[in-house]
Amino acid sequence: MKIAIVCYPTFGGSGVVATELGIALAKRGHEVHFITYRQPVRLDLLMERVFFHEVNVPDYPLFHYQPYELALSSKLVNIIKAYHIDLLHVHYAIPHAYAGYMAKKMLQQEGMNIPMVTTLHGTDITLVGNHPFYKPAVTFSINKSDYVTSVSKSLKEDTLRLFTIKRDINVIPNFIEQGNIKEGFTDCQRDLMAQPHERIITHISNMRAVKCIPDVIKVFAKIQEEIPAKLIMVGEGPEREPGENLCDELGIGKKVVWLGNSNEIDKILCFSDLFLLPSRAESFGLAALEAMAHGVPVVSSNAGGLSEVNVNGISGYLSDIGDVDTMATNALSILTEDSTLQRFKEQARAEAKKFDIDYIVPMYEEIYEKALGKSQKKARA
Ligand code: GMT
Repeated sequence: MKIAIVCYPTFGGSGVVATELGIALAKRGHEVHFITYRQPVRLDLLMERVFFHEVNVPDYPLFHYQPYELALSSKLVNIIKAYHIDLLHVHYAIPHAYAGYMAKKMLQQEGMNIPMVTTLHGTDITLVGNHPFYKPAVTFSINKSDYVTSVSKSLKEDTLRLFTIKRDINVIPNFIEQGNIKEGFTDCQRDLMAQPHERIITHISNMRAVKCIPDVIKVFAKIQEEIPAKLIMVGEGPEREPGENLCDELGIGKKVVWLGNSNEIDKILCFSDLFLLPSRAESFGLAALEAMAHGVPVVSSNAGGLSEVNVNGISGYLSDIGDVDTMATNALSILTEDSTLQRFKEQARAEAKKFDIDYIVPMYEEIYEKALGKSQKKARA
């Protein structure tokens, strides 16, 4: 199948899932065309059957806002025609589903029926999408998609609660390629980050308000009062600077390492003992799954779909959003004894296996087959 994937090219979870999915589809024999404004961060272009097409929006003094949706839908029309694409898969409803639908309509005028699958990732529904500024357009474009998927049951429920949706929503969770992890790392350079007796706590995110960075720091502050520990903060975003200030105020600045955005997530997780994710909204929590796959237990909030990934008492612990005391107690109960930590590490790895790429990618292929079948039927009618 020839598949066009539209996504954000950044470090955010939706872009990572879209990129890893495209790579997996190409390995399984499909031809995959990524269409976005920059080369996706996890994409190596020198891969068989993988193409990247950049969307450019030229500056024009009249425009206060550059019309990205317009440029994207025009690019989609051109690429779909030029490469004889069979199916369009858009990740993140805003504005991708809207631009995709416009492309679909333009192509229909020329007698081409291109099915569109929309994957909802989280903030496109729970934070941004339901704002009155966007809601009518988001509702419209979800309803106009041929198939809709969401990354958790929780996100499906949120979508049905917040929007008037006439489509079925298929839950297809985020996934992980366990094979890559095993093959990739033999060499955990733990001593670069901490003394042998220190536990390493890690947080990875785009450091937005929804990730509750102050809670990460407060939980760590409590942990390091009891046991020697280091905190590794990975990612960039508006909450980083206030977070650094809070560490200084709490007198723990020297125990916290801020790494910024990194392409070396595997190396970082390889030497981590615990992952903190106290988000106030999280449709799935890909970062938590990546940690678990590396054998890193997770202490998280119970927001959104986190309980579908992090199993309380097995792969880590869940507690109410903002309950930093319980999070710290739970973290200490995992970290204090070597034998308990080892048990949680093994359990976390075992739970992550349920989300292996080999189970999840066929779920997308099944949706594609159905979408294609439906559009061919339509064309024949
Ligand atoms: O929150 C992020 O890290 C970025 C965000 C995005 O849209 O790129 O991630 C969302 O999609 C991920 C992949 O499906 C999910 O694993 C994240 O839970 C989700 N983030 C939120 O819901 C806040």
